[in-house]
Amino acid sequence: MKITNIKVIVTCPDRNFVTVKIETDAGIYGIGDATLNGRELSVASYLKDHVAPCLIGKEAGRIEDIWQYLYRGCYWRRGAVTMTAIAAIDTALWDIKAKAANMPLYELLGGKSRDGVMVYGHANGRDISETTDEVAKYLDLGYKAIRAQTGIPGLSSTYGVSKDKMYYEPADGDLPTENIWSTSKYINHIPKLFDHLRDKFGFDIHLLHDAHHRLTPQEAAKVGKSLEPYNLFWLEDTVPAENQEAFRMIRQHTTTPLAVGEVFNSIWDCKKLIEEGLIDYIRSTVVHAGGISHLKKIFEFASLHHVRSGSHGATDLSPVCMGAALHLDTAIYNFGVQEYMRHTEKTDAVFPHAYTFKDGYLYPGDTPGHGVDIDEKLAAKYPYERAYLPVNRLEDGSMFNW
Ligand code: GCO
Ligand code: MG
Repeated sequence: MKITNIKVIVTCPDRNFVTVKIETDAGIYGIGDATLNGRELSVASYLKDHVAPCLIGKEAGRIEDIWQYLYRGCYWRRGAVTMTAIAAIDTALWDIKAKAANMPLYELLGGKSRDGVMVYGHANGRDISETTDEVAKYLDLGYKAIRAQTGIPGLSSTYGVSKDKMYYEPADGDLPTENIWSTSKYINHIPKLFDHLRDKFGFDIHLLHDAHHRLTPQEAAKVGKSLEPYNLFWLEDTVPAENQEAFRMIRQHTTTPLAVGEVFNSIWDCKKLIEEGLIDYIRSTVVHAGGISHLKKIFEFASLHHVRSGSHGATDLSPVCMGAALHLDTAIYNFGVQEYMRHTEKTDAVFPHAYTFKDGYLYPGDTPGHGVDIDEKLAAKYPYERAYLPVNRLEDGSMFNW
């Protein structure tokens, strides 16, 4: 079965998505997500201009060989753009292989290790009482795990807090908007949120929190300690993780479980974190970490070190990524939780999918392949619209992490 054509489809049904469609001479096609929030067109060009011409005529079934060809063969290894492009091709090829075998993808990945994939949703509000109302809404929908974020008194905007609620969209401007941040205000306020939530909802639900890379190791240790009484499922992205050693200090000072990895694009970004047991959950996902082939390796490596998966699943990862991730989540042994930020109706219509939500779990469905398709005609109705994530500054005006 030879690759005959590769399409790169850019569409904006409420937000931008880049999708690769690989066609074969057997009439079977596969699709993969190639969306890199705020840098979508760079990946589209990488695929159209540099990857597609090399793959026409190649054997579609040689997934590992094509992965290595694109990784080793480009000379310039890794990086978000390259690894997102490789991920899209890899996902599309797994889709083709599973369709050719007439099997849902999880069967090719080792079969089911679990019946359903526990997901967490985002409860975010401008203050503690609004966040509490949002948590209650997720509980009504059956969620077992909920991430809680709240506005900080004295700061006019805070990451993770948006107007859209259920359809939270962080890319909010055609040029980057600017947020203001104060770590000291955050550190004083955040335990109050979880104190209130535990008081109101008890300890039977899983609560998560994302610090969005805004702390130093010492501050992260302090936040981890202050949240220990509230028994969090995890505390995410405390410090930027370019410096993997930084996690040693956090680890020594708190038993709050640590999660990191949504911006990682290869196993080399988390090798030390995993092998030294410095984290509890690795959050890399299919679209940004080299596809099914590479993410499976990361998760298997993590399983040797008591680290579980917790894949990123924000709105900017398309339903194609979600579908593929659910098959991997279903098959691996060391699954932890899957993030699930719902897509809008318009997005869901462009990407018809087999996965379904019930009572806090997602199910990948039994359609051959990863179970997600693209309606190209509908996609063509929504041309690309430039959109950026915000940037973030400290109160004195200096640049900080978003
Ligand atoms: C999360 C994230 C998102 C990201 C976004 C970037 O945990 O879901 O931190 O809110 O910021 O996906 O593109
Ligand atoms: Mg995050």
